[in-house]
Amino acid sequence: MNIILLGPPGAGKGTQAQKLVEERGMVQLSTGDMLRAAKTSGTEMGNMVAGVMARGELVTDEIVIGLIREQLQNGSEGGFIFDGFPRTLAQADALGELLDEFGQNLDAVIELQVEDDILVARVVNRAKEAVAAGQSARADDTAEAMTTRLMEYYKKTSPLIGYYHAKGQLKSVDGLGTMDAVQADIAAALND
Ligand code: B4P
Repeated sequence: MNIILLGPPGAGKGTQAQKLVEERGMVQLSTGDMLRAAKTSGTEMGNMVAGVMARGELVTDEIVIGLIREQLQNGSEGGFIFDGFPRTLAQADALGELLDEFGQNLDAVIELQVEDDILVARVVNRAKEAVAAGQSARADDTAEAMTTRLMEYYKKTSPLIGYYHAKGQLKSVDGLGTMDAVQADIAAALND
């Protein structure tokens, strides 16, 4: 099974992807994690994306599509969870082409629905927890960067809801409950 986790920043895509990995042995492909790893690698690409991410903007389609292509080549018996990808219509079209190329299907798109004020509270809280634990907070986990991240989401990513709804692949889940409650709702949507 290959699925997409779609939703605004802080909706819990990464959190729920982890649970699906444990539950179903799927492979998580998080473009956010890949880009954060690139950032710390000191490569030209890493330096280029660091500022873009800190401002809360989206990295170019070309870079993220290239990252996903590399990972798809490795295959996965349990299937892939696309976590935070696609985020633009161009990325969605590219994913369709890549899945065709690798002989794979897309089984479902899970949209996590959470209101903006809760999203901001979650990421600001994550930053506070990181600092309290003596770690550095994510550069984009600030109320200021969240304003840009949410604008980017509504402008560039939210059109994917209609895109996948039209294909009959969209399943919307309330992302406001506890992490376990959201996990149970995703399981129910996938078993539907
Ligand atoms: P991502 O790493 O994808 O992060 P995200 O959207 O902010 O968070 P996510 O929805 O995964 O929330 P999480 O589980 O972490 O993106 C970061 C940046 O990378 C983007 O802004 C962009 O610059 C770049 N990028 C990534 N993919 C890209 C692409 N395809 N194209 C272009 N650019 C791209 O949860 C957030 C917090 O909420 C956590 O603290 C968690 O513990 C908490 N939480 C989760 N579920 C909860 C629940 N049910 N109740 C209470 N708290 C909960």
